[in-house]
Amino acid sequence: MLSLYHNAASTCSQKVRLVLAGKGLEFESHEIDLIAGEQHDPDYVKLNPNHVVPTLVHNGSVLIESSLINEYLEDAFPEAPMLSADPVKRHAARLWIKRADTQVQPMAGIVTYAIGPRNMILNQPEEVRERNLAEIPDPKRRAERRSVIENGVKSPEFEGALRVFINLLNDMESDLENNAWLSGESFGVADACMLPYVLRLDHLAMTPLLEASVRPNLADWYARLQALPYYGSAVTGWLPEALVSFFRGTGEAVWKDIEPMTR
Ligand SMILES: N[C@@H](CCC(=O)N[C@@H](CS)C(=O)NCC(=O)O)C(=O)O
Repeated sequence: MLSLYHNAASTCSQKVRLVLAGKGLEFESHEIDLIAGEQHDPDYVKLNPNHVVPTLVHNGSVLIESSLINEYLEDAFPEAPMLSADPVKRHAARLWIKRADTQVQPMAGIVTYAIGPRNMILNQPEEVRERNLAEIPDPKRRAERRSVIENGVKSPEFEGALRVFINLLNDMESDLENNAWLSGESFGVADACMLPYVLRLDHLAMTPLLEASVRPNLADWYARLQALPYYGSAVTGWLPEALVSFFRGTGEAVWKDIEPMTR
């Protein structure tokens, strides 16, 4: 029995849902509203002391950290492998995952909140906004969150965070010149890990960065991933159309400020 505590739009939740779907595993869904602050609910914090999603519960064992959850799924459900059998390709896939964990994910919140969610959060009553900020356990993350909510793409953290994403796109473009998938011969854990960051840029109206005329290998990978039979059930099916158009609208509104930073 698998229970997933997750959020429709969260990158880390999407990567776990993609691996669950790739392995054909069903789960009981518990959606956590991150804007409302449900990640800080004391009952949820007992499961995930870092106040973040996702959390997987499998037969009573509580599993946190999205990449480690995916590794656990690979160990516990090896029947439909999502890592190559070739040790060199396994290493290459793990390098992408390490990069996501150490470099990209920490910047994803900055890029995202500076454009989309800040507009929702600024409309919250001040006491709700301040309470949710105060609950973020890591002081650095708390200060960054406040800065991007208050200053949007003009916050000092934004351009550096966006650069981490641009470098990622460039390196994926080079790698995909010689490899069909980041995980080896077929779609696997490294692809599931990186898809949410590419999708996030797309949703935030940075779509010109993903076009075939600019990054053909990346565009082809993205199209093949979106054509997977379970892409809808793992990713888009969870996302309300209103949320996607809200993200796109907020991204379009700041594209003129962002575009010069992408060169
Ligand atoms: N290293 C963690 C990062 C999890 C994480 O940052 N999750 C985000 C959503 S993608 C979250 O829950 N954010 C809530 C918040 O920052 O308040 C993992 O991979 O699971």
